Amino acid sequence: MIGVVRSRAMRLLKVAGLAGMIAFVSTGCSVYQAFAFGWPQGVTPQAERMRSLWIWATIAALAVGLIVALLIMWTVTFHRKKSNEIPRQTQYNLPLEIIYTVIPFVIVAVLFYFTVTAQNFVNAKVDNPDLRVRVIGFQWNWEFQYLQERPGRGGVYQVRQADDGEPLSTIGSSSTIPLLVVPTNRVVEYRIESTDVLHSFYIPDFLFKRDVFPHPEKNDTDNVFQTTVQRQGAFVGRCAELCGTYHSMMNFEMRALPPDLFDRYLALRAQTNPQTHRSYNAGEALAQLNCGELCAPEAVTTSPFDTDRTAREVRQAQGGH
Ligand SMILES: [Cu+2]
Repeated sequence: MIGVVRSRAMRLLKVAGLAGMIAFVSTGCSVYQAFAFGWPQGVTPQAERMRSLWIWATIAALAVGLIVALLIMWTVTFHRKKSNEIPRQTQYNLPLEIIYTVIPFVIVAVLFYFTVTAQNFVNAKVDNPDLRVRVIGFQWNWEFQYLQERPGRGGVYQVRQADDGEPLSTIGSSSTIPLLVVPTNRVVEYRIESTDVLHSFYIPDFLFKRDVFPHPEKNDTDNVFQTTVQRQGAFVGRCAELCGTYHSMMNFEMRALPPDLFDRYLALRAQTNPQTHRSYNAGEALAQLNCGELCAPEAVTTSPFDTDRTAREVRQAQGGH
């Protein structure tokens, strides 16, 4: 009898294993991706830290789940009703009750510890970041200003100025995606605020977003964070807080340049473009740097949304998009 039950259990295990393997293989992920359990790879150390928290938390959850599943299978397979006799009763078993209270507590404590340390790492700030950027969200676009400390007044920042007195700022419009150009491998500080409603600063490759409040001080929100982009490239940025009609079109692009190239970019932004007789804007400065795809003068990860409905309809009718 027990032999029959055993072989049935084995068959069940084999079927379950096969089903699991088919599910795993049919997702078409690489082994590396599969072990991240759906979490993509980011481009900042903060993203990497959150990723390892996620991976280990999932492994812990799977281990606990496996133990529980095996215990259930063991019980239903080998402890079926054998006779009408009431089996030995084991309630009020104090050691057992202590064990199953302490074990979940330990699990929660361990998860809590690693979550808090990861969160502290993500929120950590250094006193002297290499670059400060003010990010202003508004319905429905973004402005990025390069800041500097006001001379003689620590902790007070002003917008850097070009040689012609214009502020070093990049503003998006319905025809231009604003480019937020930053250096790689340097600490960049973002000071985010809104001029109207709640927005959310979200760069998917950072695996991080933060709500953008109007009057952050009055709202008592921590509107400053720092990251280091470790990979050069173009990364799309989005508003992740439903903020009105054109919320979904409130996109920007982060362009991470190697430090030496970024220094040249920032220097160019302060200079006057002989063609326009105004200081170089973001696209003009990138075009001037001429470093290939990385210096594309317009966004490559997203495109502007024409808010003019008539123009849009005309283009659609002509077979465009
Ligand atoms: Cu928004």
